[in-house]
Amino acid sequence: MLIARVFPIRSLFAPCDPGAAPGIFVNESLTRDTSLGVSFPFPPLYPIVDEGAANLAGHTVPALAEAFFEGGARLLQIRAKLAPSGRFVEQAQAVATLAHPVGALVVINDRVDVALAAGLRAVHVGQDDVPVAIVRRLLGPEGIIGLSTHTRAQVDAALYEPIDYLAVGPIFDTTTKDPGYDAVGLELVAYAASKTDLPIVAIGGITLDRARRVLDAGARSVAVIGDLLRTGDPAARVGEFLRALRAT
Ligand code: TZP
Ligand code: MG
Repeated sequence: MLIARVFPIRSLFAPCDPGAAPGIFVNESLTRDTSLGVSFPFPPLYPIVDEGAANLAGHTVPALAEAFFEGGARLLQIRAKLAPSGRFVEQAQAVATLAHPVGALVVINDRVDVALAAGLRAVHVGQDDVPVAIVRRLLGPEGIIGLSTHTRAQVDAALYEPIDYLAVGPIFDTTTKDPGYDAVGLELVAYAASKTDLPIVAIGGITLDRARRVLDAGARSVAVIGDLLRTGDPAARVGEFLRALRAT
């Protein structure tokens, strides 16, 4: 049974005013909340530009983001666990500038302060990060918030939070991050999808070969770091994912 949400349901990508510029962008007034509505459905691929993984593969953060956009990504997260705040803000601004012309949504991992400093209003938090209620207060009602969950109890609790999407993982074993949790498998995706109409984002060890199965289990989107770097051509890899995931 679906659990009713205790706050007004807002679509992550609610249709926006057709006259308004799509997406959310840097270097524009922080009061441009109405531009947060992006006029496309939640994309099936959610690439993560992880600074450490990107650098190891020979990419800067903006260069990798640009490749992802070139491949067709329209939703992207920047994750920079070790970056000093100033560098993280610069990267976020650079990526937001690249996102603007293609109307992509840029989400900042963990750091609501970095998002605000860069003029962005989309943040992804984990269980130990700034609490969702506080992130919501800082981003405002039009902000976009994703929350990571790793257990059924966390999924259940997340349904009462003012979030826009629910992330579940690690689905499979991954070497990109030590998530501190065992792989949860597709079962938790199915569980989450049975409980809510929020978009479910699955993460952790997802490869091109596995991605279709993950959507079939109930995820709206797959978040990927490692597999997008594996072939040396991240733009082409994004294209491969999107073709595979859009095929019926
Ligand atoms: N959260 C749970 S697993 C993970 C994160 C950030 C890493 C995902 O990376 P990959 O390379 O797609 O397995
Ligand atoms: Mg986090």
